Amino acid sequence: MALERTFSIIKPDAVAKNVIGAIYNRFESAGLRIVASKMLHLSKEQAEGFYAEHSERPFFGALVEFMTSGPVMVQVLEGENAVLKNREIMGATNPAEALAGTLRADYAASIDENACHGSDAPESAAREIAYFFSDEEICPRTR
Ligand code: RTP
Ligand code: MG
Repeated sequence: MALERTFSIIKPDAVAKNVIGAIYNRFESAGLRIVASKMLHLSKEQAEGFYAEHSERPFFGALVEFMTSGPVMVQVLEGENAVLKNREIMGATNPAEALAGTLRADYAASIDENACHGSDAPESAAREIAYFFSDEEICPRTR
């Protein structure tokens, strides 16, 4: 299978828990490569734009407030089947339903503060990567 890219966020709760490295280790151990990465403190406008598809949902205000409550790490992950693989590493949206050993089972406190984001399809991955990274900021493997 060809290499695929996905977009990932380590959300403010997980950054506050000081588990950026632990989460990066999960990605790398699963064969995903970090090809772009940066720390950001999202503005309200950035968070609203990123989650625009949820703008009519009842949890939208709380989601934007949470996502702007502290710094996040945003990254591009590359590997075989990266979109699905990252979703498996993360576990279910609600940590109460997440399988043991997934990021959300281990690091998330609730469905509202659930440690990480991962694109849900290759199309959303492309859109989300472009939302946060220019082409020059992505450094694919050369050796
Ligand atoms: P994400 O986009 O953050 O990776 O999460 P996801 O695909 O697993 O879930 P999604 O349906 O896209 O929802 C985005 C985020 O909104 C919050 N949410 N809260 N209270 C609720 O019922 C509810 N549902 C979703 C979660 O923080 C979720 O990650
Ligand atoms: Mg989603």
